[in-house]
Amino acid sequence: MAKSPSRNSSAGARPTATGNGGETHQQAPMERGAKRGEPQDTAHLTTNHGVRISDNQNSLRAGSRGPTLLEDFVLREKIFHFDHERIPERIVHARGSGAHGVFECTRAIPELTKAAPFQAKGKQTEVFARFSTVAGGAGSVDTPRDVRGFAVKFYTDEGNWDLVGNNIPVFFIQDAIKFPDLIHSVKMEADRGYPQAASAHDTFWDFISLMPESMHMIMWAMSDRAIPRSLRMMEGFGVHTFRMVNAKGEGKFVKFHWKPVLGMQSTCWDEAVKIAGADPDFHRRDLFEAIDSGNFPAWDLGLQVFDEEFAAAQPYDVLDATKLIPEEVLPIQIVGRMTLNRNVDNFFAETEQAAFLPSNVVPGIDFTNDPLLQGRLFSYLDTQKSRLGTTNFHQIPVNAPRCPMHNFQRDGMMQTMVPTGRANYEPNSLADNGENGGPRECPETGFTTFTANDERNDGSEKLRVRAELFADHYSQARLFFRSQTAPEQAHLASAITFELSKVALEPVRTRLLSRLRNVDEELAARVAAGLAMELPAAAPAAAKTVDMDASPALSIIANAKHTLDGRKVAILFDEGSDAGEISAVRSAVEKAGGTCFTVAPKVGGIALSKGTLKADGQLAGSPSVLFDAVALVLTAEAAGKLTREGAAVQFVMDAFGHLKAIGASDGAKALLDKAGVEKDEGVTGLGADFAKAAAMRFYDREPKVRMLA
Ligand code: HDD
Repeated sequence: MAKSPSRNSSAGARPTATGNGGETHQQAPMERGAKRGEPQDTAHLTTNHGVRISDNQNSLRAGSRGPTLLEDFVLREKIFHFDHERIPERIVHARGSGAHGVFECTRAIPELTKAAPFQAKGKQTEVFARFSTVAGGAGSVDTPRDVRGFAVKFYTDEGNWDLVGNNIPVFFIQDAIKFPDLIHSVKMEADRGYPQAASAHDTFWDFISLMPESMHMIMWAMSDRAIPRSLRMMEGFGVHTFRMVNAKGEGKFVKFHWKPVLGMQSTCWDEAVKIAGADPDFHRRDLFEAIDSGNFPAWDLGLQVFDEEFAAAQPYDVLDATKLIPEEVLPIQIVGRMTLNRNVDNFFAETEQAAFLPSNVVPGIDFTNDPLLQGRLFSYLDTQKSRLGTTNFHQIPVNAPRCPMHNFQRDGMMQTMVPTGRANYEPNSLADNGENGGPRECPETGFTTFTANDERNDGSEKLRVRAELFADHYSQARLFFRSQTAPEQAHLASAITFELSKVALEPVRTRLLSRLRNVDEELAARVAAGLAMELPAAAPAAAKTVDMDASPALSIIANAKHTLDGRKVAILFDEGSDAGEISAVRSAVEKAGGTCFTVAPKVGGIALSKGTLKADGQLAGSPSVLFDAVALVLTAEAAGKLTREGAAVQFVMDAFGHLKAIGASDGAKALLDKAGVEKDEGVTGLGADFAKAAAMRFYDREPKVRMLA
């Protein structure tokens, strides 16, 4: 992870689009008014039309107690603009957080693709990334159980390439025609308008129980992947099989993977629920603060590359988005690193107005016949018109290409380009008369579609069907479940049990259990037991379920990176706490790459053994769910007092229950006892062993603190 004191530099933020036809120019509104970073004439408040405002406190009235006058253009304009501030939120992925950054190629791959970002080692391409939840509205919380969107816009030298993926490598459905049904079912129920940002309700599970193809994705969505600790600690996936095409026109299949440099980490379910109350912006704040402090999050981009022969040899169809290719079968090659190094200057202008389109590909990247991908190619372009209100959404700075763009598309709502000359059609012969005839197509370097069809596609008839291999809905769901560690399997079983417990329609629960039997008998039995229900007969399966070799790469716990990098440790202190112990904990944590946050019953300053210390946060507003580990630096007297403070007891009890390291001074014992903390590897003193323990979660402790399915 790169560290640098720099923040919010304005490098490369604005589009360099040079036109829309022959001679054109674009002057962004930001430049006309307040220029980014160096505001012009900020001393004077003006109307949108540049007229200086003399009084921003009182509207114009006929006499001091009379009616307000229609003539008051200052008032009218201000209220008019305010009334129209909101735009429709995204129908899915409405809640998201974005940042700017750079993608650096670490291995040139011209033999695979002619795409500009991959032509030379060290080549840098500007990017904008947005992470999101799926089901909740724009104002919902950051930590529900949900899939996370992972969308990256590469502003390449040859146009924008958007890799619009998720933190899960497969999807619920195989064909885009089912997307509206899926989303309707998971969103708040149509008649009652709840639940918000939650899949634990009747309509979602009703739909899922009737769609066996969703079973693999359900395993992921019910796993710890769906409750990430931080946006910086999740993997990302392009999901579909794409094509890469080299300069000779040769194509290979490819799957895209993002691997977080900080490693993967998740929360406990109980923790995620409590974070939602303690800090609804937990992920957004974490991303913003990390970038703001120079701890730039980074991900390596990896590829799984294969050809038709490999594809034909797999027991599943690589065009089926409910299937993955295990890393153990086809290793991932790392080709670059994305580093997010600049927060947005304005959330609405950039993050909210960012428009990602899977149809944005550049020469060297192409689509495949995946029927889910094909449907997406239409949907995203279409949705931008209804969300951003105009076909000219590509002119909004965050969406505009950084390379020149020229064409003859003209006019439309909110046109900000100013084309000059007469050339707005092609072919034209205006250049023969000495006029600017505008741009021409470029057969040599322009985007050409990869023409070879998959040889397994006969392509002759129009059919509303799915390919035969799409029928196996359970083998990979089983693969995922069996590739998890024991604690992760328990979390998964508990999550399904919890979700189904919220389903009032009993036949839906029964139907889902009948599907789970095809995934894994033990899983089905555990969920049935958790619900106190009888196991129904297994659902008929359209294809034989095969036992694939487990893929350890699919487990978070087995691959956990024990590090304090990017992690946050709370130090709880009170009157008389040992100043030396506090600074020793702080320096050990910081040396290991973590950050510290001091918590005390009062924030204004507390007398320590030596000197006073102002706390970063007050106890009631800084519960331990917001941190990765806690250190209790307390005198026996303070600990005794805090045993009568619910927030302090809960602080320790939750840290223990959420499997975190607890470092404690000798004096803290009374509080540990009151919180029911039992000694284990994760409960330490305040020495070096604490910093080591703080980099881990202690899953062995879990059976002591909760009953899992
Ligand atoms: Fe989608 C947004 C990811 C299938 C239709 N989708 C959206 C975003 C992400 C994804 C990350 C948010 C982008 C942003 O931050 O602005 N979607 C996926 C993935 C899918 C997928 C990984 C399957 C592999 N999506 C999918 C289908 C359809 C859509 C099949 C429609 C047929 N998705 C949309 C949308 C959204 C969207 C309605 C809402 C806002 C937007 O596009 O710009 O068009």
